[in-house]
Amino acid sequence: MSAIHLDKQDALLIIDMQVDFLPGGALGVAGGHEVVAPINHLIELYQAQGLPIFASRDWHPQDHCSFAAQGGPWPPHCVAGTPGAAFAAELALPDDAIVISKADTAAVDAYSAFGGTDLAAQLRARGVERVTVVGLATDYCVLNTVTDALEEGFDTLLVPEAMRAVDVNPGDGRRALDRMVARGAVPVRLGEIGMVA
Ligand code: VGL
Ligand code: ZN
Repeated sequence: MSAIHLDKQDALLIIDMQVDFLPGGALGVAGGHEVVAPINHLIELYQAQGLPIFASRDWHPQDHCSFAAQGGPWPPHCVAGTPGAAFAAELALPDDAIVISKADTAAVDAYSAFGGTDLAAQLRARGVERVTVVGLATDYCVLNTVTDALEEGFDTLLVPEAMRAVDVNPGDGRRALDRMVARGAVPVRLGEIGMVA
């Protein structure tokens, strides 16, 4: 097991840890609640080193194009301002976490936290060169965020223990992980992260 040394170019990127994506939510991801504790552990590590922590959220209007009533693939979920769109209650987001709201216009969906947001500019403004991506869901928003992060030139670490998949088709999460790694993302175990450079 090789240690990952965090340095001042690192940032944590927490994807869509929202009530509607937890079991019992409008679009509940199996095991979604299990990633809260590992993510809280990472939050502590990154915060202790003064590293920026970003949290994206799906922030849809009521008539969003991804909803079934509009011809989309999903039940209504993460409607902006509703309890289902809130961050998971147990998620220990620091007060200075940078919240990135996405897919907030009716006509456009965005699985990626980079899609239609200023995330790339915000990362660059802070001198970030490497992101650690965790959250929900592996096969949608995590996959698309990681693909964009790599295309934007950020080194990208993945913590599979701290993500879960929707798995509409069995194996989607596994395949998404394989695709991210094939594109250059580096999977690491939770216990490998945290040493100061
Ligand atoms: C997501 C489906 C629909 C996600 C968002 O956060 O992965 N999945 N909207
Ligand atoms: Zn959505």
